[in-house]
Amino acid sequence: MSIQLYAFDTPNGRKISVALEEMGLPYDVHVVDITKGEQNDPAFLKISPNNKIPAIVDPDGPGGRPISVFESGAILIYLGRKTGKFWSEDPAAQVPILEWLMFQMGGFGPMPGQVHHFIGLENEAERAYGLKRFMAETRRLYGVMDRRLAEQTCFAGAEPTIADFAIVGWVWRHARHQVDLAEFPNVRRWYEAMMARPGVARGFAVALKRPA
Ligand SMILES: N[C@@H](CCC(=O)N[C@@H](CS)C(=O)NCC(=O)O)C(=O)O
Repeated sequence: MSIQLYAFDTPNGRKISVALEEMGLPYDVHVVDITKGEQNDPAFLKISPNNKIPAIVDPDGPGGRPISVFESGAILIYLGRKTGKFWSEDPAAQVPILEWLMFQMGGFGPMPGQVHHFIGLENEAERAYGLKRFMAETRRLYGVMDRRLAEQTCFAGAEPTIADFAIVGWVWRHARHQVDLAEFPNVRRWYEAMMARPGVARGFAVALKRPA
């Protein structure tokens, strides 16, 4: 049976549609429209108690029993371990995968997310303060990524892993957080290579919102 994906058209939602497509796992999409408060529906809270997308239900979980997973990092690790793809059972190889996945979860997501929030404020003083703080931090994180990608083709080595799927979901929104990839040429090279992958392209094309 197919995995059930609960998501919306956001960076955190796209990480999982990209991973599912790249791993070749069949899945059904359930749109959770966070602009309409659907993340607070009691039925959704049963699988995602922090009222955020994405979440999955795998009817064929460990031991053949259904399992639900929330938090995109946990979902990516779950899918990587389930399929053995874009993941490694070698503890040494797991380290960079987990380092760059946690880098995204703890920083390169929360920080550009704050930029997206402050850009929308009308109060000029609040807007200016938030943008100064969070744009600087977002740009610093792009610098960290650019230096990493000067040494490695992908974040955890030569080939893409779940860490790359996590990060590409946020670089996809670089225009929204007002970062010009020309300033970060290694990130741009990696981003263009990721977006040229058919699985990644399908992951970004799948409908994660209802037609207007
Ligand atoms: N750490 C969470 C963050 C998820 C998250 O922030 N989701 C946003 C959309 S990108 C959301 O559902 N927001 C709705 C809300 O906070 O009510 C993850 O990576 O899964």
